[in-house]
Amino acid sequence: MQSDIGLIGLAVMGQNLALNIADHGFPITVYNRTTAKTDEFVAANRGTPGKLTGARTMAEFAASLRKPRKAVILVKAGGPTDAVIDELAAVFEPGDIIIDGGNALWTDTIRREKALKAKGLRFIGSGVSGGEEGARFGPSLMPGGDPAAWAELKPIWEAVAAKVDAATGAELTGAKPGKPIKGGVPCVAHIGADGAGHYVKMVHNGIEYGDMQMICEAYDLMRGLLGMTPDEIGAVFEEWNQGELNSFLIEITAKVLRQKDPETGAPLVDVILDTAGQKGTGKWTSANALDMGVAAPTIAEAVFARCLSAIKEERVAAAKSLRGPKPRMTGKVERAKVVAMIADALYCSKICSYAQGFQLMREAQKEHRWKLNFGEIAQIWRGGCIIRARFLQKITEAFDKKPRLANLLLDGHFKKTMRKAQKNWRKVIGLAVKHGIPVPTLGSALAYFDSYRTERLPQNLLQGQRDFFGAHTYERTDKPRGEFFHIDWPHPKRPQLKA
Ligand code: NBP
Repeated sequence: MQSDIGLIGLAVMGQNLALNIADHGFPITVYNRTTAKTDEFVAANRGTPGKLTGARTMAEFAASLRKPRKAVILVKAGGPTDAVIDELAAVFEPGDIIIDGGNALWTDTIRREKALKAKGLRFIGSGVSGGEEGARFGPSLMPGGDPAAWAELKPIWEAVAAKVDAATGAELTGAKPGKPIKGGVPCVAHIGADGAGHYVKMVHNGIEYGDMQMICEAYDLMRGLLGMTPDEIGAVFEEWNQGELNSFLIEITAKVLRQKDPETGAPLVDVILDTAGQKGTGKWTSANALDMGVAAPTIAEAVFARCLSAIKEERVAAAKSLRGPKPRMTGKVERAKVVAMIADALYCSKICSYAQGFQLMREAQKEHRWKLNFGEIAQIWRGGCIIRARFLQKITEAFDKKPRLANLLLDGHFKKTMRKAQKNWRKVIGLAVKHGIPVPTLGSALAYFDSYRTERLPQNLLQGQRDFFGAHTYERTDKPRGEFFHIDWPHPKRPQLKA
């Protein structure tokens, strides 16, 4: 019997996605560069509802697939993906479909789609989010590429994706090996042409960087201002997870804060070194924002925060010589009140960070002529992925009501939230500044909000400066846009050089 689909790359993601596909009854062939891994994997997973077959060569792999063939690649982005595509292209036939489920840079996906099209092969770049657990029991999937190829992949991708409740948008959970979720709305949609899926996955990751850093700042404020223990802060996050801040990241933050170090019994967070790593998708999002001239400061600050965390030795030395105020609040402090203020600051900042992500996608779709459905994108992020959160439903509703909404901040629900919560947000930023606690993302989100709602920014002065030193010209408030002016500024006389 031939398989419905093949999968290449049997590391964490590949193994779990292959089992998810087989659990849904689709016969699947797997291939890995190191054959021993293929053999072990197939031997350890006999009896799945869809038959699992191992292939030892690419030719064997291709021969085992039903035509038009479909193969998912789950290997490292960049060179390894190109190498596997080349191997596949050598054994596939025109009309066959290659699906890259790795974290590819979207411009690579555009390039690959074009090159494969010239060979008659069809290519789909599909974002896959949710890590190991998501791949196994339901990831959020963001495929982009040829619509006819998508139609071929759709039944499998819809079956394996995470599912949410049609009415509430809440994720359906409880899948077990051999017992996948039945019913619900799948967290997958065709995002657009060529690199659209990988672009949206990149923005998802940028937003994830922002979310994680904002949560860290909220934790740091509770620690610094209020002297709360990790256990106490964990309890706050548990409570927040019951309300509008409900999300996967808030839920796991509570668990991380409650975890004790198996060796010392101390809170594990106190033992973990404060230097963060990164794989690059946050950097890609920020670099793309700069390239397109779209403001995404909160996402960029989250990347810079990791960069600053990484220079640990330098910070340790600087801490000895650069003095600032004491972090702890003094006098009569109402802890519950300050904690509630921090929750408001976190929620408002989160809204601004997502607003920036959606602004990015809006601009990118113009550049690449994609037609992105923002309500649907928020919907497919409701389940399976790392940024899954209750408030995404509000984003879906906002874009469903007004698909061309200029900025999330202008939606009725979010406007109301900002009106209600911004007083506390400002107080928190004030406290952070007064007590010297760094809040790069919470603070930059507030600056974004204030800049966005300001009719006249100080860039009139900036344009004057530019015209002064470089004759860059300026537009006038009393003349139509697009008319440019320049005056002869009174430049200071330069001393004449003697001949
Ligand atoms: P890796 O990115 O670590 O890829 C390693 C796998 O690729 C190994 O099984 C390796 O085989 C295989 N491989 C093959 Br086949 N050909 C290769 C080649 N020419 N060069 C290098 N390796 C080759 O696996 P992963 O962590 O499962 O991630 C897969 C993709 O999914 C990545 O693009 C990743 O960014 C993305 N992703 C990961 C996560 C996550 O949570 N980990 C989440 C979302 C997306 P071998 O056994 O012979 O070394």
